[in-house]
Amino acid sequence: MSKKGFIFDLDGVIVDTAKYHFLAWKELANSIDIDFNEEQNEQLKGVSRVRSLEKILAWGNKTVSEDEFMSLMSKKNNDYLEYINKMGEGEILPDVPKILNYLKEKNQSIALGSASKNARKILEKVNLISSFQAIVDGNDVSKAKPDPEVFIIGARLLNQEPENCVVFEDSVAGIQAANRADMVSIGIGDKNVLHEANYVFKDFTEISTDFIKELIEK
Ligand code: B16
Ligand code: MG
Repeated sequence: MSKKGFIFDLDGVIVDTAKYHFLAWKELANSIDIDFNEEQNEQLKGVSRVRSLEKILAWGNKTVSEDEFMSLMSKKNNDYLEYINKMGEGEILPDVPKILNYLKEKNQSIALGSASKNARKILEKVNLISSFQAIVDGNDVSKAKPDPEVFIIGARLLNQEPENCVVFEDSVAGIQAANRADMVSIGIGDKNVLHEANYVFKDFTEISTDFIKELIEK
């Protein structure tokens, strides 16, 4: 059986940390008199921390000094880390271990490709760090998704050609990044939103091991 590279996004694919980002961003936005709702939080999925704060300030028509910007960023991350520190294996999204185990059983290469600078910590908390041969996160990239950099680095670390890689992603920018990298893109979420993906599934419970086998053998 051939060997392929399988690259997983983190938030929205392996765990649902969006709810913790929401709580931490809301508290921060409200502390500087900016309203923040779930719909706006959706628009921050897959977006870097810096860009997220820039967007929130723009929604609130606020400008802040560079120092204040840095202090707001660290306040948000400290709050977010309080939620992350309470995470455990129970927060892994349904059937993710089934697919990871199948890939391992079939001797496939597995990487993480996330925008989060907290990715390693989260994987440690949910006890999945050893499932990944390579981890590319927000600390390793200079260009955010939809730029393909994160996935290209992931492929290189797995010693795989990009066209031999498959990406699981929940954000539109992430699907665009995978497509630009010339990889097979698998959207996890709503097919109307992720229509640029090669395949879309609501979640991993909809993905069969037969489908994964076909991807490996393609
Ligand atoms: P951090 P992903 C992304 O994770 C989140 O979707 C996004 O909401 C967040 O702003 C970004 O990570 C940065 O996270 O503040 O922890 O560095 O979907 O790329 O795994
Ligand atoms: Mg995501």
